[in-house]
Amino acid sequence: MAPSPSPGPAAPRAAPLRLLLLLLLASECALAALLPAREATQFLRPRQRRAFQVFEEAKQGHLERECVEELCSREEAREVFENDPETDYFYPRYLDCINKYGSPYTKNPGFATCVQNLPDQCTPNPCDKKGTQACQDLMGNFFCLCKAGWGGRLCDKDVNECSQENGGCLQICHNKPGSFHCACHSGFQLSSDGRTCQDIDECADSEACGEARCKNLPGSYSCLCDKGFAYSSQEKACRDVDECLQGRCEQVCVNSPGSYTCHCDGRGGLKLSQDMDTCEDILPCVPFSLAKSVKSLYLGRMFSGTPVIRLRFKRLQPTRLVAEFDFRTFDPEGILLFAGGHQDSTWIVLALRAGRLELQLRYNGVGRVTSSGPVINHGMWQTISVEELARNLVIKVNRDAVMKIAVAGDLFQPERGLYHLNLTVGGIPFHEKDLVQPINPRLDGCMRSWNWLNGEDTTIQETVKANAKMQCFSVTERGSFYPGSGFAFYSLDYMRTPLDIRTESTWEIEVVAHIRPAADTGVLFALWVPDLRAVPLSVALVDYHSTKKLKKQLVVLAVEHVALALMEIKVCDGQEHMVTISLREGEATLEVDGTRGQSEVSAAQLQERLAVLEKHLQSPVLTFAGGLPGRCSLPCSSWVRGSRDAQLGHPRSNPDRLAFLVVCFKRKGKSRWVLSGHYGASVLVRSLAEAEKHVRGPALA
Ligand SMILES: *[C@@H]1O[C@H](CO)[C@@H](O)[C@H](O)[C@H]1NC(C)=O
Ligand SMILES: [Ca+2]
Ligand SMILES: [Ca+2]
Ligand SMILES: [Ca+2]
Repeated sequence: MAPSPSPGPAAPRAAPLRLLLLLLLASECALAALLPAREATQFLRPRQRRAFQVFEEAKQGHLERECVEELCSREEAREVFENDPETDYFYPRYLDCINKYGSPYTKNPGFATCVQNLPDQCTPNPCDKKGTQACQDLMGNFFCLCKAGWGGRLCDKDVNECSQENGGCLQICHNKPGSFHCACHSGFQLSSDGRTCQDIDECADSEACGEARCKNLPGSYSCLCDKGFAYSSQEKACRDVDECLQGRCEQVCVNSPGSYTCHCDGRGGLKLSQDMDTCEDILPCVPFSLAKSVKSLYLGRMFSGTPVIRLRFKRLQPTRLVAEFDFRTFDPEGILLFAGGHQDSTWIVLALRAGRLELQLRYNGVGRVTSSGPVINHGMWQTISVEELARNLVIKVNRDAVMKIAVAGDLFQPERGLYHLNLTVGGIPFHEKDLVQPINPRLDGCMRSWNWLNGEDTTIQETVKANAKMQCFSVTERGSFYPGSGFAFYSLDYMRTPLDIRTESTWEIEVVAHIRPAADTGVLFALWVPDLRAVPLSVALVDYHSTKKLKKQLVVLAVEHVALALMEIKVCDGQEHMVTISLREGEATLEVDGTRGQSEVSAAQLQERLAVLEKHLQSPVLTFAGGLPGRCSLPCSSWVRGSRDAQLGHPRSNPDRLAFLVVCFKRKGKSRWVLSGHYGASVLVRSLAEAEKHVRGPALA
């Protein structure tokens, strides 16, 4: 129903009401200052309303008299309410009450209630129950005063506190019907103010990282392991990183706890480069003349001392032996040639012992040995001839007869109408023990311009020409040449047998190596335990000091993988250097050219290392010079000084590239082995299998 204008005077009552309104406004302003903005606007909106209580007391009686007890006109109603909006609201509804319950004069009790409720718009309460603090009756209207967190005309709409400044929350704001709350990201907890968040110190729990180190971080934490280890969250422990699975090494990779080592194929001409992962070429730093002479014959090729040439002569007529050849060696001992028949019949052997010629002969089962003439293992060419005369054998050196031996018989043996003679060079056709006087048959020497029985000898020349291994180096020097693909090895015993039962057995190792290296890495000397594949002792050239991160040429003395001593060396100056090591109980020294190397271990570590070495010496060890056999496994690859990532390089997998090595092995007392006086491509063993076939080693009795 449309409100109608209310007639009648209103002025006389206006003054006290205006005063009241001012008072109310004052109190509202005070309240507004205390309320959050949204609640204040709600409250301040209906400024023109009349006080509910005032109406209750003053006007209810008026309404009762004018419109309940009597029928009131619109003007009379206007006088009751004193304003148009309320009158406009009231009057049509008043007429509805009359329509429904009859006129006031019918005294229907329903009519009185119907009319009495009309001025109060809060009965029944139109506001939402849960969101409303109070309903306020207005002039023909109502106002729902909302509780905090609620809004809308009926206070039924949730206020999304999070939409403004995140609800005052530092991290997460959760809106809820009628309210909200703050929350934090994982790793943080809500502070007591309910709004800010603070980091949780996970490390306060000693179990957080298990055995690893715990580091607290804002909002999280991390478990830290030493370098080379990674944290496993399942196990709560530090586990070794297998760097080999990451393909760190260019060639062979060996993983170790906290670290790894890379290895390069030393015999393939590679060594580890400075980054310790990749491989680089081993470049010879000293030029060596490796040219071979096609017209020479190398006598030391066969390790066992079996002949390098076998010839059989058959003659219709009785014939005498005539042989001449040029010969050169540094080797003091070995066999030049054999001529004759079966081992128990008639033959001669021309050999070298202590650098002089020795002739062993057996005629009809009777053996003899003679030695005479100058020392000839000086490395110079000389012409040697053997001539069988009617009653003598004549040996000449550079045309001078050095032996003339009376014999009764012929070297050519008659058999089925022919005269036979076997001739072998560089060895004998039977076992050494069947010689008159045993000798180490292998002769590290060279022959050229040979002439056997004045015959033309094109077949031997052709064979030698086609086979470089049968040839000698054009240029030779004293010592043994290790071209980077081989090594020498010996079966030596370093334990000293106690003379009397009360003394404990002792040990001693002394090595004097005269070296002229052709490259800056390689093994000079090493002891090897085949069963354990361990390297109890080594002396090696390395080109890198990893703990000091320094490119340096060093000689390193090590027991297993721990370096005991270091010494700088000018590897590539082309000069001969003397490397001496001496180890015995309580002592280990390394000297290069007479200068003692610096110790790399404490006194306690030294004792511990020497104990390890001594333990190895109780079992069979092999002594290697110039390299090590096989592919290197862990202990022979890296020089690790105690701590697990301090590497010094791994010379043992870059072995052998040494030139002209003369090694002197000395045991306590008088025993002394000397490997020297060799030349040519001596003592090359390419594999362990090959090495084991010749356990005695070359040129060492
Ligand atoms: C020569 O050596 C061969 C085997 O190499 C042997 O069969 C033959 O009997 C030997 N001849 C003489 C005369 O000893
Ligand atoms: Ca809310
Ligand atoms: Ca934290
Ligand atoms: Ca590792």
